[in-house]
Amino acid sequence: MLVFHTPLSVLHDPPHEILSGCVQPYFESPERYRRILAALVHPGSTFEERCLDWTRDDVLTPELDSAVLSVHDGGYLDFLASIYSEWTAEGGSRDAALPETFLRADMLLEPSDGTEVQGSAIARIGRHSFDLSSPVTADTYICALASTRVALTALSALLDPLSTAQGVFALCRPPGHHATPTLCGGYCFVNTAAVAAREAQRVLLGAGARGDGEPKPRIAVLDVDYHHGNGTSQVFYDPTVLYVSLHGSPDYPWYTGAASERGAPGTDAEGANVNEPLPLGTDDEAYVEALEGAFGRVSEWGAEVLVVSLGVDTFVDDPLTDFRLSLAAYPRIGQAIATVGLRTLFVVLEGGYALDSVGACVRGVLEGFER
Ligand code: SP5
Ligand code: ZN
Repeated sequence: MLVFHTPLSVLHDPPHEILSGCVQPYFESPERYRRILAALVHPGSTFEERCLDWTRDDVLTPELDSAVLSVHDGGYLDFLASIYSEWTAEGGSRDAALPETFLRADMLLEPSDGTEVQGSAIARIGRHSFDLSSPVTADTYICALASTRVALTALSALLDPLSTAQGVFALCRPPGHHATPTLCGGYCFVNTAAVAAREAQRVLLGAGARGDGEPKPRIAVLDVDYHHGNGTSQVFYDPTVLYVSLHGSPDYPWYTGAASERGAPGTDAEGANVNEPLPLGTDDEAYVEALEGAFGRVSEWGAEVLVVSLGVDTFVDDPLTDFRLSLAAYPRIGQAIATVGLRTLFVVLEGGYALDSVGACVRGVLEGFER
């Protein structure tokens, strides 16, 4: 399997976050990228490395811009691009920008979208964040864009008509599945998997002989990260992309991920969102069973491309989560995903914070998939 990555993925490196009421070292560290890369790319490995040796300037292309704008609001992207310099100019910590207050609908006396606070960096970041785990540094935006471009590069290799690959892996950080069109949170800034799914639609639409009246290509996103991908779910409350998530419940992000969230009620989108909340303590057997149970929906959907949001924070020793998956579960997960038998498959990295095992977990999924 081809493994796409860029060294620019280490650029986003804030020193800390605020978790469980305490200042803690940043769990979503550049070391995750290094450990996973080392587990996949070494002499004798069956994985083939595609190192994208971009400069910062290479990353910013008009194509990437329009792909990212298919998911995120322009105002939010402007915020990501400019907040750090506004924040430091205002006297904020040089480490990173982090909110003080959040714009909440039930706090307002008059309706507001927060635009009246444009001039104030600390107010702007509260408008565009939903937790205290997504500090914005000078390099956050370029790193998140590079991550997204890695995924799009992997996708185009996969969709290349000359390619016979059934799967490709985009090793990218920061992760993306918590990022909404206008909010960062949960270590996520740009929703990589959502952008890749939209791009897959666009490419397949161009490639096929579909007329105007014909339906858009169908894409499915399968999210196996421990957490509910609230961002992806929100982006695809939409009839053309199926979003299926298995996640620990009750747990972060707390307010989304219920089985009752099925896609905008009363529209074609109803049923386009499938949540499988699983109890804390879920083990290998229960997880694989739930995963296989979710595939029926993916097949019915008639997807042409499956985007997998691959988080391995389901591992028993993960410091942030409460499932009990052993190392042996990961090849089973990969093998199970391969049985969906879609023409194509595409995997993009989300969470996984147990540094000593994160590489083995990811390698397990990819090897299981290829088996
Ligand atoms: C991409 C991703 O996996 N983001 C996850 C962000 C989770 N942030 C909140 C973590 C709360 C950890 N609570 C510690 C409890 C340990 N049992
Ligand atoms: Zn996660």
